[in-house]
Amino acid sequence: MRTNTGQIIHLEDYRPTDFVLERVDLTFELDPKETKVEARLIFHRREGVDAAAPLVLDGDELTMTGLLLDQEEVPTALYDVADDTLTIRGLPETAPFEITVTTLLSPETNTKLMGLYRTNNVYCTQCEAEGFRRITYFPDRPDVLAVYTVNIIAEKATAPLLLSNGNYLGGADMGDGRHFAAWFDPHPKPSYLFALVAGDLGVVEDKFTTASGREVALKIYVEHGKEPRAAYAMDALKRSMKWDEEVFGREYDLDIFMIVAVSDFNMGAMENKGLNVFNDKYVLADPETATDTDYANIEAIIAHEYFHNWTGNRITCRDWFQLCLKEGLTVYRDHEFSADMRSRAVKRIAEVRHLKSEQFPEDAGPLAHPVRPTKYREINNFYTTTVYEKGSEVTRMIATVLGRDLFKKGMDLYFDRHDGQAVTIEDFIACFEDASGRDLGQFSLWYHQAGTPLITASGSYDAAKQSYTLSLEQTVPATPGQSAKKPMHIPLRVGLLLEDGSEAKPATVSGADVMADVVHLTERRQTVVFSGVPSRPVPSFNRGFSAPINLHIEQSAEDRALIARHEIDLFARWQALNAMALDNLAKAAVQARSGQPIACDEALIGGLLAAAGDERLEPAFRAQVLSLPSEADIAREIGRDNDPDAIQSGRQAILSAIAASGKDIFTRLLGEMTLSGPFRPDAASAGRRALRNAALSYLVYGDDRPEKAVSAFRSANNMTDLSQALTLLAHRFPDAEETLDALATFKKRFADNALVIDKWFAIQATIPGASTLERVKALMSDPHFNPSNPNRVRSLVGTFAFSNPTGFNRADGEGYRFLARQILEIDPRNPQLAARILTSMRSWRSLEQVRANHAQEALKEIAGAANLSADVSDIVDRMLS
Ligand code: 0A1
Ligand code: ZN
Repeated sequence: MRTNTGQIIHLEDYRPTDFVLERVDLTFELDPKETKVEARLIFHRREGVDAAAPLVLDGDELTMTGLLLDQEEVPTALYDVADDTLTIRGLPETAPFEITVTTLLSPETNTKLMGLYRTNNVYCTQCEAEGFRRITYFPDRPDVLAVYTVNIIAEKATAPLLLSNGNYLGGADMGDGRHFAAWFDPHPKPSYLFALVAGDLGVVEDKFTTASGREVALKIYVEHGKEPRAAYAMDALKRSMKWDEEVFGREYDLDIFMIVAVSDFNMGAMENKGLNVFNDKYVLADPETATDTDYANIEAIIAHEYFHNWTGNRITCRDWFQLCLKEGLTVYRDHEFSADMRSRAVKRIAEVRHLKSEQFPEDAGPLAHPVRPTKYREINNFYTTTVYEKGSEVTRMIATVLGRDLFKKGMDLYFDRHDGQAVTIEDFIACFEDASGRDLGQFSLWYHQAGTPLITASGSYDAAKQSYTLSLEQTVPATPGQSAKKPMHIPLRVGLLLEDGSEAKPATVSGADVMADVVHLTERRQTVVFSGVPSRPVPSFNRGFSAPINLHIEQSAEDRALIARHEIDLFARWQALNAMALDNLAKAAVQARSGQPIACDEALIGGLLAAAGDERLEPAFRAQVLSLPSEADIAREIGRDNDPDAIQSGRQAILSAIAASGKDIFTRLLGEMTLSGPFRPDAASAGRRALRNAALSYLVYGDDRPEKAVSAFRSANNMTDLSQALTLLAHRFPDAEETLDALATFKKRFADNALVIDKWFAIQATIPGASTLERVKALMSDPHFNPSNPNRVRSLVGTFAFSNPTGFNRADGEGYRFLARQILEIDPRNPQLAARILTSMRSWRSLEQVRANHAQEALKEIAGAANLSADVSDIVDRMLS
C-alpha cells in the first residue's frame, strides 16, 4: 500500500509533462483474481525537451508482466520499475512511439475501492484522483488528455454487460464462453475520468432529445430487481439535461449517457465521461424505503455528476490544486438547479445550514486550507467541504459581484475559450474579468486565504441628519500556514428595515460601493453612511447569505423579531430567528454548566411560534424555523472550552419550553399537515411532511410517554415518517419497551434492504448520552454489520463520531479511544474511508480541557501506529500540529 511517504506536492512546482500522450488503447481480460490489462500508449516528445529525458509513468501496487516499445521488448537496461514509477529511457527523439504495458490485477482483493475492484460480483473502477495508476503505468495527472479506445473481454455468463466511456463500437461472442465489447470515446479526457463496469445488472432505459435535436440513449444500471427504484433518478437526469441547456446553454455530447449504481463506493458518485458510477444510496428510491432527504440528495447528485460533463470533463483541471475549478463551480450549478426545482429560499437555508455545520468548523480548525490550496500530501484528503461548498459560495459571490448578465457572459466565455483544455482558477477568473471589464484581483483572495472572515458591525442613527452610519470591521482569522491576512472583497447584501417593516430607500450612500442592496466591503475598516433614512432602521445583514462570513452584531431580540416578521428576503427571516435561537441556546449551555436555572427568551418562543403558525409561509420554511440549531452549531457559537453535556441539557430545556408553549399550535399542525392520497416526493409534499414531523417532535419531547411516537410509527406509510418516528422513540425513550419493539420491527421488515438498514444503524448511533458507546460496540457484532462496506461503516462508526456529540465526546475519553481503534482497523483495508471518518475529530481543540486532553491522546495513539496510510497520516499530523 502507499504508506506515508511524507512527500509534499507544491503548486509552484507544476510543469507540463515531457511527453505528449496522443492515444490510449486498452484491453482488459477480466477475471476476479487475475485480470490482464494491456495498455498501448502513443506518445511523442514535447518540443524542446532534452533528447535524453526518460518517460516516467505513475504506478501503484502494480504487477507488470510485459513492456514493449513499438512492439519490441524493452531491454531491462532501459527501464526501471520502482514502487510507484516506471522509468523508460532510450526513446525516440522526435518521432511518435508506442509503449505497450501489460499488468496483472486482482480486482477481488482490491479493498481500497480505487482502481479496478469488485462490488457484488460486478467489476467497477474508480480513478479520481489517482486510481488509474492502479490499473496500468500511466502519466496519471489531469493535464494529460487523450482519446481512448477500450476493449473488454469477460465471461459471458457472469458479465453479460461490458461498459466503458464514450460510444459503443461493437462486440462479439468469442466462442469460448467469453465475449468482448469495444468502446470509443472521441472526447480527449484525463485518466481520472476513465471507467469500466462489467457484470450482470438490470437496466432502466429512456431517451433525451437535445436542443439541437440529437437523440441520447439514457441508461441506469442497478442490481436486478431494483429497477423500479431507479425511476426518480431517471426523472432527475432528464430534468438536469434540460436545465443545463436552458440555463447554461450546455448540450450533452455523446450518443449515450449511462449511470451505474454500486453498493461499495467510497464517495457519493463519480462523473466518468458518459459512464457515471454512483453509490447506490444516491440512485435508489421509493416511498417505502427513501426519505424526502434521500429524494432531494438523489436529485442533487444526479444533477451534480451530469453537470460535470461540461464543468470538469470538457474543461478540466490543470492539476489537483485546481480541484475547486470543477467542484466549486459544479456544486454552484447543482445548487442553482435544486433551487429552480424546489423552493429557492428553503434550499438556500438548507445549504447555509450545511455550510455552517461542515465547512465553518473545517475552516476554523487544524484542517483549514484555502479553496485553492498550494500544497498537499495526499490529494484524497482535499475532497473537502472547503473545496466543494466554500468553492461554490465563491462562485456565487462572483455572480453577486458582477450581476446576472455579466456572470453569464463570463461563463459563456469560459466555455468558449477553454473547451477541451485543462486549466487553472486564474484562467477561470480571467474570463469574468475579460467579460466584465472588472478587476477581480482582490476578490481572488477568496481562493487563496483560508478561514471564515468575521465582520463586526455596529450602527448608529442620527435623527437630526436622518442618516444611519454602519461601522464595519473585517478580520480573517489565522489558519495553518497563514498567519497574516489581507482584507477581502466581501459582497454583503444589507437591507434597512423601518419600524413598520417597510424598507428604507436611502437617498445616498457613502463609504463603500453599493449596487442595489450589495455593499462592497474592501477595507479592513469601513464606515458606510446612508442618508435620507426617516427613522432608526434595523439592519438586516447578509441577505441570502451573500458572503460566507461570520457576523458579529449586537442586535436585540425585538429587532430580530422585526426582521423575522417583515424581511422580503425569506432567508433573512430564517436567519434572524436562527440567530435569536443560537444566542439563547449558547446562554442556556452556560446556565446548564453552572447549575443555574435555564431561561428561555419569550421573544424567541413568540417568534418561532408565530412563524410556525403563519399560513402565508410555505410549510418547508416553517419546518426550517422550528428546527433548532444543532448541538454542534451551539458549540461553534460558543467557540471554546465546550462541554457537550451542558450544551445538550441547555438545548433540551429550551426545546421543552417551546414544546410547552406551542402545544396547541403543534397539535393543530399535526392534523393540518397530514397528507392524503398516494405518496409524492415533490417539494411541496415534502415540506408538509417536514412541518408535521417538526410539530410531532415537539409534542413527543413535551410528553413523558412514548404513545405519540408509537402511534406515528404505526401509522407511517412512507420512510420519511417512519424513520422520523423511530428516531423520536429511540432518542427520547432509548430503553422503553416500545422502542425495542419498534427497532426490531423495523429491522425485520427491511432486513433485505441495505440502505434502510444503514438508517437503522444510524438512528441508534445518534442516541444521545454516554451509554451509546456500548450500544455502538454491540451493534458492531450484529450480523448486518459489514466492515468492508463503506456505507455501513459510515452509518455506524461515522455517524457516531460525527453526529453524536454527547455519546462520542464522553468525558472519560472512551469515545475517542474507540474511534482510534476503529481508524487503525479500517486504515489497512480502506485508507480513504479511515481518513474521512477521522476528520470527525477536527474540532477537538475547542473542547474543554479534560476532553481535549483525551482527544489528543487518542490522536497521538493513531499517529504513533506503524504502517499508517498516507491518507490517515496526513490527517492526523495536521490535526496534531
Ligand atoms: N468527483 C466526484 C467526487 C469523487 C472524488 C473521489 C472519488 O474517489 C473515490 C470518488 C468521487 C464528485 O465530485 O462527485
Ligand atoms: Zn463533483
